[in-house]
Amino acid sequence: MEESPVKLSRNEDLKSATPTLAGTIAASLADPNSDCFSQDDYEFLKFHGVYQQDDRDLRKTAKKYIMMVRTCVPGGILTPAQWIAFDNLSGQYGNNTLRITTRQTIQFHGILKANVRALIKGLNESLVSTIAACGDIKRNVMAPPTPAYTLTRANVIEDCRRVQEALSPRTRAYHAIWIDGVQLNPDDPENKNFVDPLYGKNYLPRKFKVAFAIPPVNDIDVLSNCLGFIAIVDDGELLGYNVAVGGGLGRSHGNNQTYPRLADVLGFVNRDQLEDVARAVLTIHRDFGDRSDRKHARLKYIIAERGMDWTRAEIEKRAGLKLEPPKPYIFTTSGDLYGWRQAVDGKWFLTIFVETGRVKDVEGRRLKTALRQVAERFSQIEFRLSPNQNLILANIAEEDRDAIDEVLTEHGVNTARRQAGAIRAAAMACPALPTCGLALAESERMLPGLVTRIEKLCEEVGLAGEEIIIRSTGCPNGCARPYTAEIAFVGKAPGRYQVWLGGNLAGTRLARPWKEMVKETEIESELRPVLTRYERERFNRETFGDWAARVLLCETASGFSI
Ligand code: SRM
Ligand code: SF4
Repeated sequence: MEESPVKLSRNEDLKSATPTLAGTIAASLADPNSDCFSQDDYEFLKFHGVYQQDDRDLRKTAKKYIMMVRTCVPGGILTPAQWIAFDNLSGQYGNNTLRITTRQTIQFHGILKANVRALIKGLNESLVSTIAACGDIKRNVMAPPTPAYTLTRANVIEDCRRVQEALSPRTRAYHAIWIDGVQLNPDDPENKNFVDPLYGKNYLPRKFKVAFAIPPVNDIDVLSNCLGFIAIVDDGELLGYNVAVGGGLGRSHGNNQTYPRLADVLGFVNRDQLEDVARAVLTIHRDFGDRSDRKHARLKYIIAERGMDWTRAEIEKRAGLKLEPPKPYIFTTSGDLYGWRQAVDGKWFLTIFVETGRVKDVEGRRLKTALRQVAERFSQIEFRLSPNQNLILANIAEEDRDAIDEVLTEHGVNTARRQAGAIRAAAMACPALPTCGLALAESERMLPGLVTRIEKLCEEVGLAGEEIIIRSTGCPNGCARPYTAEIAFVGKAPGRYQVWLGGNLAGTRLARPWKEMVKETEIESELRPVLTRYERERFNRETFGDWAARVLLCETASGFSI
């Protein structure tokens, strides 16, 4: 590891002092008199997939600790039995919702400390882990969920799972805490001297994100990942992958040392070189990341600062291979295909719109109950989580189609290709308030109403039914990938948002800052002139993001710098 001349961040001391990541979590779980974990355990818990939060709606009157538990679901695929287990656990221990995330996992919200172990144990019994769902480590590895296009998807899922396994941590603390309920003794030499074979004693300086994509569909937003593998398929055969390195979206307001960045495509590798390349890129992050400043600790800054030639040479040295020149590919879209469709293997799949990813029952649309009934009756199908926060029921036999349709429609769940207005169907929001401790403004609770208003505005200016990809986040961290949207609202303060414009459909261009601060109530008046101009000035079928990038953002006065 390179010598660091500056003081390491507090998290670095914590990790090196307790390399098993056990903290005092098990002891704290066994204490019935406390409703929360210590500050140190707060950091260790993340590696176990747990965030200690408090209900921010209640802050003025009381502090109610609640936990968020994030699962790891490589490639986003769950069996019906797993879905039933999730459904049970969310009702028993959580707030009776399941939150599909932008990285193809499920989050449980609102869990009391006393119930966290039972929840995680239950997940493990259904063969789903939460280890490394959060923390300074590789996160859930993503793979394309849509079965529409190519038979090679099965190979890509296989590769996704191989990489997930190759980059998994080896600590025995997870099993000890959550399954056995035992606190590891930190003074035991085996624990004290534990060194993870890949991560070392200090793990990574920050999170590390990996994703697979199959062009021309970029439904996992591959370029926003630290490491992306872009499948190269020729005549139905998966040849290997182009390797993209150095993406990441997180930034902080007022800190221009932090910025969103799309990954650069460096070269091509064969399938059997994948794990070596993944380990090489991960260890570059491990060894060169900035451990003194967590805001500047992501892999993307190493790549941006050291350059492509250095990065390529370092990967080749560490992986013991030569990267071939990248092969041609093109991305054209990042959206989901709603409704019933036939997969390339002849089976059927159904993409269900899940507004802001929240699976729940509401008056007139009992989605959670309906999905449970589908899971109970059709054990052969797959539940696939889409990075656009939707759900895909896949692997459906022709003869089961009508029965599945019936269950869903009986519960008010639309199964048509048009399940929502074009803007709503393409929109995403991060959770933000009341659970996220970092939220500066509303997002999940705000976006549905805002979309209604923007759809109305579009009708007014002659854009009825046009898709514009809108995303909102409660802060600049970028969890709903605002910086690749056509219009993004990034929370700055309660009721106030930065507005970014100009991402594209394919997820290959970053949006740019447009307005530093707009009141939520004034969003229509700010957007009306822009959408009116777009309607008048766009070339034939030019999308809003393309027009904004071509015209509006070239008019220098309209932007602000970050
Ligand atoms: Fe995220 C932190 C939610 C995808 C960048 N993210 C958080 C936390 C855990 C807040 C915290 O640290 O206290 C949020 C929990 C909120 C809650 O109440 O549930 C949170 N992030 C989410 C999810 C649930 C958003 C969603 O709408 O689905 C996504 C969970 C993904 C998963 O299943 O693993 C989620 N987060 C992302 C993405 C998108 C992606 O990975 O494709 C990004 C941008 C890409 C990137 O990493 O650059 C993202 N989250 C962040 C950051 C900024 C990191 C940085 O580079 O500075 C933070 C803050 C941090 O880590 O300190 C953060
Ligand atoms: Fe929380 Fe910010 Fe992520 Fe939204 S973008 S979930 S507010 S960290």
